[in-house]
Amino acid sequence: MISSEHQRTFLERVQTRTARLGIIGLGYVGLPLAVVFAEAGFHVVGIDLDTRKVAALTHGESYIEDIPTARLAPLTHAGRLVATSDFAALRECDAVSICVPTPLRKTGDPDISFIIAATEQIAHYLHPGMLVVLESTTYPGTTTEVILPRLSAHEAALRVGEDFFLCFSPERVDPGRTDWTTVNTPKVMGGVTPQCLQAGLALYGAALQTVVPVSSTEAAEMTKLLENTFRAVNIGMANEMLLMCERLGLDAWEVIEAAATKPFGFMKFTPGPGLGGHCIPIDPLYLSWKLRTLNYRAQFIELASEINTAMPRYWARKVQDALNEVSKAIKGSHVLVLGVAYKKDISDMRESPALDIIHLLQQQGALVSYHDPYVPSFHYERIVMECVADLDAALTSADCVVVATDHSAYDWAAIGRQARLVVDTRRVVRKPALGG
Ligand code: SAJ
Repeated sequence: MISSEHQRTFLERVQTRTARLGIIGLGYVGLPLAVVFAEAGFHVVGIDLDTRKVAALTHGESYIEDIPTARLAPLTHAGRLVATSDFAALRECDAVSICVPTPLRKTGDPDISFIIAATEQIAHYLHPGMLVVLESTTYPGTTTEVILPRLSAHEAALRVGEDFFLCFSPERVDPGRTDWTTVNTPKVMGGVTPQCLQAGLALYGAALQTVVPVSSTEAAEMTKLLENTFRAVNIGMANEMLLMCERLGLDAWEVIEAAATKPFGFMKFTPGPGLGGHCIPIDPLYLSWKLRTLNYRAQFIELASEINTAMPRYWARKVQDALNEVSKAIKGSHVLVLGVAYKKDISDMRESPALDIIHLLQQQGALVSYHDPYVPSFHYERIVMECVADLDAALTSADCVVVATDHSAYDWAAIGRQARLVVDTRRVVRKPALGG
């Protein structure tokens, strides 16, 4: 492969750990990435518009559960990792990774405005020998159709693959996980040109254990969407299994647990309150949106989304039915929701289906309170809900308890004994009994 002078210089700076790395977006993806590169010996500058994040990092304090302050502080105190809101810091950077959110618009279309804003800042400071890596999950084509033209429009007419390098490398952070982390989770990397790929592999390979090259940035973008669409569709199927088992008079969790005893050819997914998080409910819709522009309807994605988004309403109806069984109207009944985070053992509430369940119950006149060991209070529909202070008292006084998030901290057997009525979206209070 012909390498330009700029590429040789870049590779040498990576080799000697003198390369300076910028990370745009210091959230649950960007901050762990910044820490890992700083620990690998690179000088890292984190850039975030949220001055509170910048202030916290400057004081060596972490705000991300996966990165304890004790791990962060030595890096910031040693000046290996610095934080700023000033994009001019990119002028000194040899590489920059974009780790900004990719939400949906109210219309349900992809919102890549954060990617575009970051790209336009990078274009200001783009210089020969610079590597740009997009990590944010997005539809196939974003890197070459949206980022590349904005960088190539640079007044110095820098050439991709010769003067600067452009890659896509999807994040694979599973918040709260400790077995698979940013360092040891294999990282897929695609480059606009072979020289770009080589630059990306060299830099990420210097800090991460495994980097997996693919043939293009589109292949890398699609890899991530396959991973998360796989989850959304299988979770949708698990939820439909619940609906089917109910009509057959079967226990869906028992059937799923039994199927999970198959040591090959099966992967367990379980029904739940719906799809939470900022990835699984959203990423597949980036893919279906892109395919619609190519006149193709991604049927599995649309069907899974339909089933998953209907689950909060299914569970709210279960509460009404359970109260009805004990001759209580839902209106005026006290309902306690256990867990409002979108999944167990974390505090993140983004897209949490528990919020939809609360909203639906309140719409029917229920008096809803919540408990969550990770969420002391939250704003919802212009109201502030506070976590109940006395869980035992709340359990015994509630007309119905809804298990929305199966945090490990709960004593589910005790909850089963104390609660008058339980609607269990996670099937943790009464575990499915295999063998009848
Ligand atoms: N859920 C179910 N049933 C299941 C599994 C999950 O109802 O069988 C629900 C969860 O409660 C949650 C939602 O689906 O509300 C998403 O769950 P998740 O486990 O996929 O969690 P995320 O979104 O935090 O993280 C996922 C990563 N998860 C795993 O690999 C286990 C991974 O897919 C990505 O690295 C990450 O999204 C991302 O950032 O893309």
